[in-house]
Amino acid sequence: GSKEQRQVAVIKVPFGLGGARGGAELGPDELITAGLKREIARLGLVLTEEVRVECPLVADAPIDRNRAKYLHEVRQVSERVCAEVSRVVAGGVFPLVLGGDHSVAIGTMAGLTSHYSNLGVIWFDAHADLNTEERSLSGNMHGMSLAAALGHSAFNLSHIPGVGPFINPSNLVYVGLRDIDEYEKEQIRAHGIKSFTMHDIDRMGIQWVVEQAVAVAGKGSDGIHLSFDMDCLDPREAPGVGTPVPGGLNYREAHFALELLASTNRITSMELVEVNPLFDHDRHTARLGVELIASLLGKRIL
Ligand code: 4U7
Ligand code: MN
Ligand code: MN
Ligand code: MN
Repeated sequence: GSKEQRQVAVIKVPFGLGGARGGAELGPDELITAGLKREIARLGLVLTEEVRVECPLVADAPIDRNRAKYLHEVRQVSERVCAEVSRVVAGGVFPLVLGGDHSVAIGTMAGLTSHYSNLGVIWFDAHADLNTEERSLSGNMHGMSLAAALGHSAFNLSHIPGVGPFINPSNLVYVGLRDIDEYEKEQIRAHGIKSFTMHDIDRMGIQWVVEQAVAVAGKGSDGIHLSFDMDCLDPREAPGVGTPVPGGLNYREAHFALELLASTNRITSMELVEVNPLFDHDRHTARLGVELIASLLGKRIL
């Protein structure tokens, strides 16, 4: 009923081996320290649990120079994240996943597709994260998450036990793109993936873009996942990320986007990734991340 309090489960994934440089594994603790649980309580939401997914440490892993670096570790973490997300979502609780680098999204989407048969995905990012191990210029798996979710890469959702279909490219939509590799551009065109670049945001405004994004991700889907890479923001707003790119979303654009998404009541899960305290100052980026999560969970100015 309407008096029922909304329930949120926080799933921390301190994993950084999918990233370009270490530090993203510190993200979940940084977000908690920046006051995430206090914000959740202030919003009147019930925090049902705070899970910490066990992740291999950067220091323990030998240097990997394969085409898909740390594939074994990414696979192991994906299976664990999948299990937690799918358990939480089966219990009717909103999963809030804290990365970690963006490779954690493979496990999140796997867990969600075990529950939703047609999952929509809104992907806020400077990057398209569509590379395969064959075509990646870096070998970093945080740039391959969507290739895994769409079934384009050797390691993909079908390798994770109990997982449903791949996500459908027609229900995937990007917001904030501005650094896309050639191969990724070809893939976006070939699959007709709806993409709102910074150019489109400049031209049409963030409100129109978000409305379009919800329409695309929501069409015929039974849930909409928001995957939020902090590098969608301008590095002046969010310096503490692994792969900053100039010309991103400003403070109010990012908040307004998430406020608009909250007001649709259509978002069924969220992850916030790529907070990297090693490149931050004064916990600035983590504090912004907490504020943005609060906006998505329904925080209003007045
Ligand atoms: B992130 C890159 F080459 N495309 O594949 C790559 F530019 O999760 C960057 O969006 C990937 O931060 C960025 O390494 C991954 C590069
Ligand atoms: Mn990303
Ligand atoms: Mn990115
Ligand atoms: Mn600052």
